[in-house]
Amino acid sequence: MNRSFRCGARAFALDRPLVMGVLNVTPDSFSDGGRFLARESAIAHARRMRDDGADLIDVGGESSRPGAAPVTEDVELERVIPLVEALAREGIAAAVDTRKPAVMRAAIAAGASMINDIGALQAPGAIEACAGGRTAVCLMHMRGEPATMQDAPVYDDVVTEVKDFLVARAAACEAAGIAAERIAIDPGFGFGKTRAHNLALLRAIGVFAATGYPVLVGLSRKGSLGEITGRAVDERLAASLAAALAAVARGASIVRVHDVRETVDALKVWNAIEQSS
Ligand code: 7PJ
Repeated sequence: MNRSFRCGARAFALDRPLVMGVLNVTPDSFSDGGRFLARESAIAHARRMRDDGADLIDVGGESSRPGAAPVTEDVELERVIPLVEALAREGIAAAVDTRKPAVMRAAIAAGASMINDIGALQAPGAIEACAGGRTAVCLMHMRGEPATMQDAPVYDDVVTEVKDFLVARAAACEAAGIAAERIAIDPGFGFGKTRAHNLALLRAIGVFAATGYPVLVGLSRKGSLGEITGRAVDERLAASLAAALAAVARGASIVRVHDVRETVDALKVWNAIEQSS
């Protein structure tokens, strides 16, 4: 299948998996430990990820780790918008990880190529904020809210429930004027899911890919990988690479990762194998 994914001014052919590098600008971000809080070092980190082969940089100003507290709109705007402006000036494609329509509007005005919403644009005004322009959207499934989402989530059939939700959200976006070729979907690993749910969703990536929307996956350093390997969050590189490759082999189009350089290498090998027949 040779669909294209339009993202801001770019059109990605999807003839190879895309890599989205994570740039957290939260003081309590569990993976970066707040080390990239200072704007200059955040920009330097984005440049490094771009040089390492990232296609997109995902800027997040509100931590969504399990148990995290929400931040105010002003704080999120102040953390995210200057960074998006700086990345746009350098021609780096920025996604903005936000649930707030006001942040979406400001991010789009600042030149963001994608809005990545863990709430799948369900906030009042969110779809409208993203419609009518060239910005792509990533619709992610989450059960519950970050503060409580890991309290014993239950599904009858996790794959069907998550897929049906995402297809309905994508339809709502299309009805509001967001082009299908600007919509990506994401099963939301770790967002109100047990390890068994996450593994069932990963095995079923093909079901999500069959909807025709590019599938974005965020497995990098996540808790389920820690449970499987017994490794702490900064010791999950090998586990994250294995998960990214398994997702791509099942049809994922975009991987959201912390370790861009290593992921790009792993995917280059995978691509070489796939294209050498
Ligand atoms: C995801 C995300 C994900 C998308 C986070 C973390 C938690 N956005 N934002 N998908 N995860 N689309 O990085 O561990 O899985 S924040």
